[in-house]
Order: sequence, then structure tokens, then C-alpha cells
Amino acid sequence: QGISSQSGLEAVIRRMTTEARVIDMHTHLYAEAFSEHLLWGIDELLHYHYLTAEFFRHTDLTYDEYWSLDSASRAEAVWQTLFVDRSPISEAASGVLTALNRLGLSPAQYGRDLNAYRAAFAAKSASQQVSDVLEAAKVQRIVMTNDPFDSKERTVWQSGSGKSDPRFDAALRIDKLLLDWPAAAHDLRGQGYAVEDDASAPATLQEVKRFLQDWAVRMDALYIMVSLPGDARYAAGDASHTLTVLLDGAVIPVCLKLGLPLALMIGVRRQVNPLLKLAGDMSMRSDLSLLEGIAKRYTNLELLITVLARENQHELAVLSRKFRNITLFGCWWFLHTESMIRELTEFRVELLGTSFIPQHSDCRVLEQLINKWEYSRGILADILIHKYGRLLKDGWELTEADISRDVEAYFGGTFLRVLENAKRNRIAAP
Ligand code: REL
Ligand code: ZN
Repeated sequence: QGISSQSGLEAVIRRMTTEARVIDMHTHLYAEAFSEHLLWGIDELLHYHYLTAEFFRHTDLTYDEYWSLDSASRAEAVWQTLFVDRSPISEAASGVLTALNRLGLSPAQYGRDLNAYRAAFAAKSASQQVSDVLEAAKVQRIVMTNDPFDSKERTVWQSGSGKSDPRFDAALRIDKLLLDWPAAAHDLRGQGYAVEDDASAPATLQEVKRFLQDWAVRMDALYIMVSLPGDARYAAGDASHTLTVLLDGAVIPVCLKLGLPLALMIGVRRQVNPLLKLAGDMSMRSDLSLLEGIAKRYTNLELLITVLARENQHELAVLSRKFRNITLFGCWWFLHTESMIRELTEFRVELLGTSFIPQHSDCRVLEQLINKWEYSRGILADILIHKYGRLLKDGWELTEADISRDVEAYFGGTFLRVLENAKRNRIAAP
């Protein structure tokens, strides 16, 4: 159906962006089979690490006092400090209210009594909540973060129940392998892989490949992922540089052999304040020559890339124009705020059209899917209304089918295409 007016255009874009069923290509959510890995409910929402950091800006508690509290008392402390004693206007705090409201727990009705919300959550089972939240957030598939160095997670995979819920896909996460080789080597030996301390030994690289391949296949992983500090380097030809040796000698060959993209999340500075635990990580500017070096050398390797520093965003969008094997994704972590999503998405559309993945949620608590996706849909809609509006003004005939195709690409199609490209590029590797 043709679209002839700006108001008609606006209505179509709002409807389509609101209704599109999303593939969330990076989260820290888990299927029920992973039991305690799946975080959900009001208490988890409240002591999410984004809110922990905000809580400490106000509380008089010491770090030790807070960490010695049990989960329920932490949630109460955060609720009192950020929601009762002050207004929850930060992105992370207001998001909790959006999620509650969309789940039918309107603060207008439930007020400021935490126990009222708790009572409503207590009536739910995990499996019911997974279904209800996916429905409310209109998310069709979720990609987990699956760590073969986590012994509890390994047990789930080894028991064969890791793939029991088709709504959850796996991603093989290998931070420990690439960033802490001595500890990873120790772990690998424990898992039956004969690796030496010298990562560059050919027999060791062979075993690392076997490890990666075993896990990627067991998990049926959609991609292999690592998050890197901003100063990580790619030092082609330097046999003493462990990160490069492992990438060239094991990780990238396995990606190419199995037809899997390599996902790099670049620009995290871990544990700037260790007293904050999980909330203690920070962003840092990245040297994107690592990405350039890899993209240039491995033209058949599909790269899914996000960077954490605002300062690197424009550069990454431009670099993506230079390498068809780079697909930029998401507004990560401290960039997952209304103003940053707007800024980043606008110039990404301008520089990359529909050839990028505007958002992933990075949720750690199930219900966050609702608020994180709602904001992103709305902002993308605002931007598209403006961009398509220009086309309309210039006489370009637009149909609902055009818009539906593009919206689908943004909410999952482009990601699936990257997966297909990677499969097509598969090469016979030793
Ligand atoms: O996957 C990652 O490395 C990060 O997204 C996480 O470490 C981070 O804590 C996450 O909660 C951010 O949104
Ligand atoms: Zn993450």
C-alpha cells in the first residue's frame, strides 16, 4: 500500500517499529534450564549493577556493609535510596518503572511499597514470566552469553539441556581464553585439552581449536564473542603477542571453518573500582586499528562490532563503510540511554543506511527487555520518520512493504544476513 502523506508515513513507521518482533543479538539472559543464571523479578531489577553504581552515589553504607546484605535487603536499600528518597529519573531507574508498568504493575496503583510489587511477582513462575516478558517486549529470539569456562554452565550443556528452549540461542564467549591465557590454559588442561603454557606452540593451538570447535558445536553457537579493553592490539606476525597468536592461530580459523562471525565488543576497562564488583567497570577509548587489521586481513570473516566509548562511534561507522565484513551493532552499556541512542542511531542511518544492527539489549534481568526495547523502538521510529519524510518530499514513492522490509532488517534481518554470509564464506580449514 502506497504512503502519500507525512502523517500517514508517521503512523506506518510507529506501528511497524512497535510491532516488529525482535532478535536480541546480545544479552546476558538465559533459558530456564540454566536455573540461577536466569535472573528475573523485582529484587533482581533493583540490584542490577547499573543501579548499584547509582545507589552508591547517595548511600551512607560502606561497600562492605552493602555487600554483606542478602539479596532482598539490597533490593530494599536500592528501592528506598533511589526510588523513595529521590526521584528515579536516571535511565536505569526509570526503566524499572516502565517495565513494571507494561507488566500491569502500574506504579499509579502499586505506589511506593516494594512489597506490593514483590507479592505480584511471587505469583509468577519463571517459565510463565519468560513467556509473558517476551510477549510484552515483542522479542522472538534471545542470544545468550555462554561461557565454557563457567563450570555451572558447562554442566547444563553437558547434560544436553542447554538447547531445550528454541527462543534462546547460544553465543560462545571466550574472554578468559583471550585475556587471561595462563588461567585459561590451566582450565583447558582440566577439561582434557593438552595445551602448554606457550600459546604459540603448534600443538597447543591445535588443541585450542579443538576446544573452540567442540564448544561451538555443542552449544550450536551463532557466533564467537569477546569483549576487549580499548588498548587491545592486533600485532600481525608477532609470535610473542598472545592475543594475536590465539586469534590468528585458533579463534579465526575456527570461525572460518564453522562459518561463524566473530563478535568484538571493544573499549571496556574492567574493575576501575573493584569495590563496586560487577558495577566497577568503565569505558575507555579504543584503538580501532585492531579491528582494521583483522577486517583487512580476513576478508571472509564476518565481524560483529560494538564499541563502548562515545568518542569512537563516528570512526566505527566510517570504518564499517570501508569493510563490508564489519557489521556494527548496538548502543552498548553507558550508551544505552535515550540521548546516546538518538545521537548514534541518527548518524549511523546517515552513514550506513540499513546495513547495521541498531540495537541489542545487553539485559541481565529478564524484565529489562521491556523497557530497553521500548525506548529503542521509539527512537528509531523518530529517526526513520524524519529520514523517510525527506524521500517523500522528493517524490520517492513509498509503500508499506518498503518500510516493513527495512524495519525487519533493523530488528533482526541484518543480523541473520551476517550469519548467512558467514556460513557461505565457510572455508575448508585444517
Ligand atoms: O558483555 C559484556 O562484556 C558487557 O556487556 C557486560 O560485561 C556488562 O556488565 C553488561 O551488563 C553491560 O550492559
Ligand atoms: Zn554484554
